[in-house]
Amino acid sequence: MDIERTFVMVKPDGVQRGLIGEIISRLERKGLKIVAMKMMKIEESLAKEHYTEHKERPFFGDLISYITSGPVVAMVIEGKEAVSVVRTLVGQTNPREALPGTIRGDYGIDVGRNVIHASDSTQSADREINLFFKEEEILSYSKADEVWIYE
Ligand code: DAT
Ligand code: MG
Repeated sequence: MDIERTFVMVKPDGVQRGLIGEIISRLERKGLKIVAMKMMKIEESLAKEHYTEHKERPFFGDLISYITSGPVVAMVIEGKEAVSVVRTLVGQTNPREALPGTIRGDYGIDVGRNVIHASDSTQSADREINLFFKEEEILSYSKADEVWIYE
């Protein structure tokens, strides 16, 4: 089975708007497994490293201020093809273009307040998981419902 790990983060607007539980519920109900989770305030250096691919973009400064503006909830999510499965649940980057039923489609309006981050490839997932979590913070366990989720 093609089990992957992906990095997911409820951004500061998601935390402030009381959407942590809603977002975690959607991931759980899909059948994904949470294997690491913490609430934290991101340091500027970590924010810049996390978003390094965007460092030349005009919105980079605003993006760094936003992501460091308050607590976030960082997670590692595991499941079959978890990277693309989670990106589908999250929806398009611009919440106005994101379909209803997706997290951004249901909860966001502006691209600079799009509620949630999720890795876009298995390579980004590895990189981002390593930036935010130590190996010992990521748990390996079996979940009772797995036999009902996977055939
Ligand atoms: P995603 O978060 O869907 O992976 P991305 O990696 O292209 O999107 O960009 C990272 C974040 O940067 C995104 O969640 C919101 C912000 N962003 C992207 N494009 C933007 C734009 N054109 N104007 C303002 N902010 C933008
Ligand atoms: Mg991205």
